[in-house]
Amino acid sequence: MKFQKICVLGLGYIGLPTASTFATHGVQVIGVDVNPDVVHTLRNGGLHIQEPGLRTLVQAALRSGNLTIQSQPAEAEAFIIAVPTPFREDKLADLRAVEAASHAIVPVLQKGNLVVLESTSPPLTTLGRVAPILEGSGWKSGEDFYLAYVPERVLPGSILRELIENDRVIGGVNRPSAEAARDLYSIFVRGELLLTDATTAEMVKLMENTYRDVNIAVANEFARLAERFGINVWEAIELANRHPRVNILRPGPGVGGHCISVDPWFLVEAAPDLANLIRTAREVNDGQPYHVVELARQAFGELKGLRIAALGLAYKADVDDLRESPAIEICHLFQQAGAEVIAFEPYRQEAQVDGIPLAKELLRALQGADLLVLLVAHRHFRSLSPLSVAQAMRRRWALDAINLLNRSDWEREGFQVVKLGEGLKSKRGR
Ligand code: SAJ
Repeated sequence: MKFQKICVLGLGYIGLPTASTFATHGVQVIGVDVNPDVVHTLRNGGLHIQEPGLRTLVQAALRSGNLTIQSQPAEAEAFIIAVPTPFREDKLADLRAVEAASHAIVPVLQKGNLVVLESTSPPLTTLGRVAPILEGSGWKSGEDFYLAYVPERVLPGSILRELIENDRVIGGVNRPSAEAARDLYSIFVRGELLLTDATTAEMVKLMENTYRDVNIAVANEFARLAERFGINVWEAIELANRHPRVNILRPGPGVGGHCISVDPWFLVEAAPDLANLIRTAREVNDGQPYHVVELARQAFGELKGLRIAALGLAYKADVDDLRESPAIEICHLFQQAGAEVIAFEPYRQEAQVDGIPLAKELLRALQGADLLVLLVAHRHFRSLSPLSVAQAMRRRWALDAINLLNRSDWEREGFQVVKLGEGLKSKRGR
């Protein structure tokens, strides 16, 4: 199949790069978002999210005349749904945005069109939730129009490169649907296009992120064990990873973002009686912020009244995304314990985030602080000078949840350094 005009619903971290990449590959793209602020910002040459290279790409797409931004879908040969699938308080998937996008396509759906769902979704969403809505048009999926599930797999921070280079799993509701979707993605994907059925593709996506979550959970549990036994988990992991078939991930303050901290719950929801390991891994990773605060309490005593400089609020290094960020949760826990928290997030300029005051400059956050807490390994923090930090702070206490500080350099400046994954008895450093 040939595609000259497509419509992308949802212009977030996945939809916007995808729409822009199609546009710069010569396809006419209607980018749709239901948020009027997003539409307004993009139409006026702005960007509502940060991702390396995205501004240049979007500008090129708009300049080419191939990308237009609007709030409603219009007739096209293919529709890509890339809207958020968050989970609710009770950890059940919230599919309202997927359903709303599907409903919005119905009035413009024509015979022979292709509809692709990219949003991460519980197993059977394409067949059980999306197809029935689209079939409200009177057309039958797989017969009158093609329908496929094609999960996004790009890593925030490297989205533009991975969008083109990664292999893609293409799950059709039937073979002709998978083939139609393959033809669409072959416009710019250089990785392999792997054809399967829609439910397998949904499961593959959830397995990828669950696999990573479980592996991070075991790393976090190793960190807690190392603290108990008075050894250095970072050294132990490095040594264990010299085994040819072992690759332990990094412990940290918890697992955040909109993907790995959410997606495994979709499997727990779908089969609560079977997904025990998956649920436990989620609970270990969700417990990590409490563990970090407990480490501070054990090392520095009463937290009430302390002034804490928290470095980093994003969910991981070198992204601006704050969704499900463990760093934010840790700041809230410190606040609940009666500490005064001032955060510095180099990728955010707001005055405050979720009730956490943000300093505009690093030094402002450090001034008069008792305790420095390192939460995100942003490149800005990699060359912190212990001397200048010491001069700004009131007390020389540091808690490093990401193994960024060189213990001996900081101790030389009089800091008491506590690291996640290092027993208080362990003095061997990095
Ligand atoms: N993290 C650790 N230790 C590690 C690695 C990560 O604590 O060793 C933490 C990070 O700090 C962060 C969280 O885990 O809080 C998730 O970060 P990530 O870089 O592992 O993953 P995401 O959420 O940014 O992107 C993932 C990717 N999935 C996999 O690598 C299997 C990406 O390819 C997916 O496209 C994305 O989820 C998604 O959208 O589903």
